[in-house]
Amino acid sequence: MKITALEAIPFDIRYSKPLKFASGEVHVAQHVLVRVHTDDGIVGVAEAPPRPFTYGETQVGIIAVIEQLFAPQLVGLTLLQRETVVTRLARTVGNPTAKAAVDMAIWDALGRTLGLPVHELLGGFTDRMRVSHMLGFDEPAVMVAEAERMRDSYGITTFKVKVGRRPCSLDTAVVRALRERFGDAIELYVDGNRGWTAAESLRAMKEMADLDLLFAEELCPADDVLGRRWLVSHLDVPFIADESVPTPADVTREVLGGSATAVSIKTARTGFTGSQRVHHLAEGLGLEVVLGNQIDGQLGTACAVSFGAAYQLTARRAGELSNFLDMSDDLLAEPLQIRDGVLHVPPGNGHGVEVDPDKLARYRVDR
Ligand code: MUC
Ligand code: MG
Repeated sequence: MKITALEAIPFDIRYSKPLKFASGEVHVAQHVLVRVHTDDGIVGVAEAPPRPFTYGETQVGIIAVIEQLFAPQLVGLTLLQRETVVTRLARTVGNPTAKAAVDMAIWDALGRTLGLPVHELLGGFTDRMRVSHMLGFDEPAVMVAEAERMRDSYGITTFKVKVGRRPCSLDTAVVRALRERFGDAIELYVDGNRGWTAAESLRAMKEMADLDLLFAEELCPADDVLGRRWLVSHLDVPFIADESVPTPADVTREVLGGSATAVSIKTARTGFTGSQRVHHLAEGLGLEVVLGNQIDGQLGTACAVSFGAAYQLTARRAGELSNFLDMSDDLLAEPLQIRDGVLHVPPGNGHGVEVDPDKLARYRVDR
């Protein structure tokens, strides 16, 4: 079970439908495939999605930090020394998706070595999750049509609507159009990616007071400390902290400071080991939890559903597991399938998925 090598392989796959939101746009998935090799000949895999506008990471930077800083510190440890791995990775600040991918590739290698699925090793609560789809910025009619397509093709009935544009009416009109089109047959919540001020956020939430929203996520920046506390104290729905909580300590700060009342768990940024810590903290504090999406590809989504299905708290709500549908292609040998609004954990050991070597050869950009 000894780690012998780490690989970080860049690959680029275009989105057939780019995602636009208040803090950026994604047209090409410029991700990094991480592979962990062991002396038993096992290879564990995971995917790091750089989000420069969210965490300051880039594809080139992720490769550099894995090859130059992480690999030399991890080679020689065993797959069972995950706490030592986390401690060594924590010597480097930031770089959440690079750390998360290394952690999840190690869990995949462990599952493959033991002949067990990771979701069972983690918690084994269930083997599936309901799916929530994220709708990026567009005109109301286009976003309603997209929601119809997601419902008709995949049975999805929970939608996270990207908001944070000015004037706020651009976004409130979309949420109203969705509610008018679908009535109470869908669940709706909004994510501002820090686009509004606290005052704009409250005005928009009041405008949408009759639209039965489940949550509001990261509507204004967490650095507007008093403004955000004021906003959260005036809302009557849970306020989800997402990019403001890349670590468990950040969750503690935001929640105890009154700046959040719920948390988005993203395996793309806290891996499995860190996500366990965030999950347990949220459970102890009595917080609502949503399994979030870092605009993951299918490998990242397989990791997310493995974690989300492992615990009652994460499996209770629909998880954001469908943005890979907007990509023109992917790396997996067997594509993930969403049916009747549900994604099952892929059957098999580790994450239960295999990277197709031909697809990797086609999309890798280091050769
Ligand atoms: C989300 O929930 O915010 C968009 C930006 C990011 O960092 O993650 C995505 C989705
Ligand atoms: Mg978010």
